[in-house]
Amino acid sequence: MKISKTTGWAAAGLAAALIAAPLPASAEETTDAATGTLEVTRFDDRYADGLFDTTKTAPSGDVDRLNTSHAAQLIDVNGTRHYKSADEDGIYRFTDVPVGPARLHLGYPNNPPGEVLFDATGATSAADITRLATAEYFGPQGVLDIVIDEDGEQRLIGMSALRLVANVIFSDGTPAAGLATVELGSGDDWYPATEYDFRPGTYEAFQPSSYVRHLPGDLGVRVAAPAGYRIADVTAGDVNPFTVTERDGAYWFSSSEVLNYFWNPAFTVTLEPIPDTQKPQVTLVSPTAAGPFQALSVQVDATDDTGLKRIVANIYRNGKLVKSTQTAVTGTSGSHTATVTLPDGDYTVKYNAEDVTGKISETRTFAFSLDATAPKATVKNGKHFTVGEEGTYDLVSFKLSDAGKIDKVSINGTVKDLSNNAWSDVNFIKPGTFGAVAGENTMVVHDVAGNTQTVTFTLN
Ligand SMILES: [Ca+2]
Ligand SMILES: [Ca+2]
Ligand SMILES: [Ca+2]
Ligand SMILES: [Ca+2]
Repeated sequence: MKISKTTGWAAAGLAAALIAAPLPASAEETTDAATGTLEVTRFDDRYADGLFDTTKTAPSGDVDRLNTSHAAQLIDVNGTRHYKSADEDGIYRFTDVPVGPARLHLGYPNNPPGEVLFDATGATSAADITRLATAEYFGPQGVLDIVIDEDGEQRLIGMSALRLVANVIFSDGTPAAGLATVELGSGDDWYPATEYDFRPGTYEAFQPSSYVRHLPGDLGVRVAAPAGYRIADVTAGDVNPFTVTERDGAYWFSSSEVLNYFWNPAFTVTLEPIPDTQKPQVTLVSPTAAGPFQALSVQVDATDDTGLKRIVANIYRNGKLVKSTQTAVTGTSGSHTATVTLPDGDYTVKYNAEDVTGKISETRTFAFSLDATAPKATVKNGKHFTVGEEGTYDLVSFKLSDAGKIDKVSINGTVKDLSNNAWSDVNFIKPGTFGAVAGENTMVVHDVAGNTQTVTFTLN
């Protein structure tokens, strides 16, 4: 239907061009500018279906009605302002308008506007209507751009004042306050809704100094359920219940069910907990090696299908619990970290997670050892190894030992790596070897866990 109409206009324009072309040019005709007419029908969409149809009755008993209360204005291609009241039959008629682009202005009853104006020209359903932009012109007015031609133009403009709210509740009836995403939809638009601070769980879309007024047609709601919840049910109504349908993750009713075109219908969205079916899953992020460590830095991450309650990491020695650590967590993923200091020795960490329904993950185990004791360094005796005494030497050798294994030494910052063993040594130190110098020397012995022992000596 729309396509044939568009083709019709195009054909008419083409015919006009063909007829106009052969006309001989004359001074008189070039100054006689072409004009056209514009007829505007304005209605209150009291049966809120976006169409002007007085045979349909809203639940309030009201029917669509012509609106002739406000003058209409047209700014023509030359910037001339045409100001019209409705004729006896309720139509606004602009005549002798120069052909070309023009802008129609229609006033709102209120300032700021508590209504929406829409172009319903040629519409066969509310899906065909479009919202008029609002501009300031002697107060806020709906504006519509029109190209005036010699054949005449007609427009059908409707007005609505529909509001829309969403009441979001949990299945136990408590309001779902503070939700991040509630959106209300009309026309082709979604409007982010904000919560009334005096009424938790009730959300409406606002524009500066006013509510968003919605186009008639399908009115929708979209809610992002919080973690662990899903939408159980969506109803809508005012003094009467409406039929709600789900489509594309949103819920809709037809505005034709609304009591009247200035009413404030409401969705009620009920959220319920998502049934929990899975145990949590745990991952040991740290440690990733057996150590030894000076202290244990443990990190256990967990996930769950609906929600976690806590993550636990317990430390055992010889099968006995020596330290318990845990973190209370919420949401479908979480992390537990702890730093544990215990006597030197071999340990295991056992870790798991519990979800909000009491399901416990598989318990996993990881073995590690702790070493917080500095290594030992003693001067080796025997002329072959050491010449001198009391910290002053011509030549010196050290025996090194650590239960958690010696890693390396550094002399005056020069590192000499050693194979990691409980017993080790560094022999025949004299000026020029391993970074040693004549005079004061500093040797730092490192164990695998990172503990250090510092030894100072003088070389002749
Ligand atoms: Ca209607
Ligand atoms: Ca679970
Ligand atoms: Ca050690
Ligand atoms: Ca080493």
